[in-house]
Amino acid sequence: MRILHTSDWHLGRSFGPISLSDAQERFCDELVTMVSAEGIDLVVIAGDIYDRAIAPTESIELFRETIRRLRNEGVVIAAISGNHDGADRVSPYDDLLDASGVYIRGGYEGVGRVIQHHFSDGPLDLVLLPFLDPQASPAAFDDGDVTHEGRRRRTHHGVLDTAIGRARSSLTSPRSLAVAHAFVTGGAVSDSERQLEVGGTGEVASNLFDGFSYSALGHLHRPQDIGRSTLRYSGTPLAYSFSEHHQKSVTVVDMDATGNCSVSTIDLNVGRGVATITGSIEELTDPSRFPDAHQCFVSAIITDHETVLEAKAKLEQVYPHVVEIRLQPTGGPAQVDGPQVDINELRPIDAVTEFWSDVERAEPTGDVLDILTGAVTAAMRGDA
Ligand SMILES: [Mn+2]
Repeated sequence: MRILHTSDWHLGRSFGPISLSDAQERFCDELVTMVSAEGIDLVVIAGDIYDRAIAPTESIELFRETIRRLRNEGVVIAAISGNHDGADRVSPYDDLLDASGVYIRGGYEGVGRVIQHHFSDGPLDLVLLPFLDPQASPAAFDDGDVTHEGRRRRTHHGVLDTAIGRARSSLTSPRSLAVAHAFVTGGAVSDSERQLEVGGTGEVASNLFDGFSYSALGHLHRPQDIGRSTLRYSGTPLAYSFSEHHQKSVTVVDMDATGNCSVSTIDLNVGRGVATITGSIEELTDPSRFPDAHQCFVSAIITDHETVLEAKAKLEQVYPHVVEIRLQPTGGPAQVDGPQVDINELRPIDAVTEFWSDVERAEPTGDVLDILTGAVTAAMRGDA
């Protein structure tokens, strides 16, 4: 059988102020095409279907239509909620949908129960492990760890261990698939993942997944193996932060009837790339300087010491999708020296001109002084 493993769609997410709904729709279209072209039997979505616990209606509609189109291609679907999802909102009809070939699970309800599905080449034991919030765990999930205040200490590792332990003892097929949303020790993080546990890293040990033919992981946004090709993060379909300049993909697993796997990837190019560019405004706005960044979401770091007026408009001439602009003058920010002055003792115009002089390392010119005076006067009148 062929399994397509994907995760972290984050439907409804934007990149900075820019909506990603078009790119997310293109991904869903591409997924439906791919599933039929590649002869996929089972699509696995390992959590963070939506970006927010209360997902926008358009995102819910996009997910439902995508599931419907995938079903029309004859594939079985297995999906779990992640830490961004509202578990109950992702799986309100959980086992009621099983008979239609759509297995969706969220939260603690029924976790650790093995679902056996018969494919044309034999049965598969499916273990769906949605993100389990340790703070919300039922008493049965206590891992026996007690803090010195006498309270039960629940960790993500503890609750997941309990859930997987229940499942492991009920596996009966020659092959099995675990689907989990977790931070497995050894994984490489990006800037767009939200920490799984308050006051801890929420890491779980990789040996929790020993014994499964393949473990489809969600949560980390970079595609990666954890020690072996059968314990793997598929990563997100799109870049969701400037730290994600790697190639995005989905993972395809060819699994034989005994559970032996051959794992490959299919590249995705539906989303806009990301680029961080650094230089003076003159360098940054030279179109020949960073040609690969022109169509990317751009984070621009401007190194000029002098004030750059209308930086965003200038950058947009070359990079229409500039999202973030940071000022990082070479040599670091101007140092404040001299005696400390109580700001309340200064006249507002003096405070502003001193600040100007500190940042610019020069006295304001007459023109600048006029602008500053005008601004301060307007602010004091309450115009600003
Ligand atoms: Mn995620």
